[in-house]
Amino acid sequence: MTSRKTLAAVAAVAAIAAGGAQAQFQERTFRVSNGVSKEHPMGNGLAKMGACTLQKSGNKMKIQPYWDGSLGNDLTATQQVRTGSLEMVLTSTAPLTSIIPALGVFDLPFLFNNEKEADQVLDGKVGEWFSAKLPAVGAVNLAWWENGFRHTTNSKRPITRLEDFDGVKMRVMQNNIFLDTFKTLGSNAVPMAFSEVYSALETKTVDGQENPFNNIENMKFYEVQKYLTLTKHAYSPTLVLFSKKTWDTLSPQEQATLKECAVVGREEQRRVNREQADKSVANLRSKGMQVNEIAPAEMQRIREKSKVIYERHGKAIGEEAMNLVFDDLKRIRGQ
Ligand code: TK8
Repeated sequence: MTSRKTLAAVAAVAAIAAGGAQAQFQERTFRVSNGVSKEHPMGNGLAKMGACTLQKSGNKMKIQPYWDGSLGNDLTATQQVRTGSLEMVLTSTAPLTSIIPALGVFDLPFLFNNEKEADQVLDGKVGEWFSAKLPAVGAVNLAWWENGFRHTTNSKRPITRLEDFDGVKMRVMQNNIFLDTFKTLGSNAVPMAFSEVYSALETKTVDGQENPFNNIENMKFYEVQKYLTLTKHAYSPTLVLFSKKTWDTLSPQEQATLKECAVVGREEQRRVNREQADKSVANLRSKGMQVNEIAPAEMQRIREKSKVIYERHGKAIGEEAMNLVFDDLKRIRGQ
């Protein structure tokens, strides 16, 4: 026969558990800064992530995207995340190498051959090793999303060989490795925040820029760029950074929900990013861009020319980061 006291204790525990589950989620809205506009596949990812957090939190945890760099560019929005004045930012890794030099490994030219390699490195132990560096600078990386493989556009000429880079004033991200890479290829590289690129191209302040297809389309660069060359010269990951100051105020269940839903968002964002990218060449051609590939032998010359970047920046990136990524790639490639 169960004593009244025991029954009362069981009832109390059950009530706490039920109440606890609800109390685990506070009514909150997390703002997330994006440099691109809402039609970009980042929007698809955030829609999925937000639906997931609402469903898991009983409609208490909301994700509120802000677009077109309205809350700042990659670096300035990341600084706000670090101070806790902004909850989240989707940012490329490249502009953050001044904060975490090891991230520079992802800017090395021709590092990844395809998305499969990138996913395996980023979603595995190596990606975790890089993510583990973020809390020390005031951020938590919830997941690795995708900016994508980068191609080159300009308004002067089709780039069909190494020498065609000569003298092209090329906007690059605020990142020493991209700056050095495009200088080494012969262009006059100019670092610039993403939000300034369209007007710089329109006013011919710069002749060209390089970005994944979806960004070229999303930012309508085709309106101010005649030539698109499929260089596929680098793969840019995207960090889903959450402010550690805010993170530390969350319950374990709120934290777990954000991480789980960031992964749900990641699958959708990568899927749409790749689906869109597959259609981009035809779309950009239809918008009037002249698209060209570079002949394999000529591409080899460009790859050879850019190899020096690995030697020149290996020290700044750090031996451990370089070896972790290269060893993982050897494993993935069965080398
Ligand atoms: C968008 C940027 C963009 C990047 C660049 O916030 O700056 O060219 O490719 O995606 O992160």
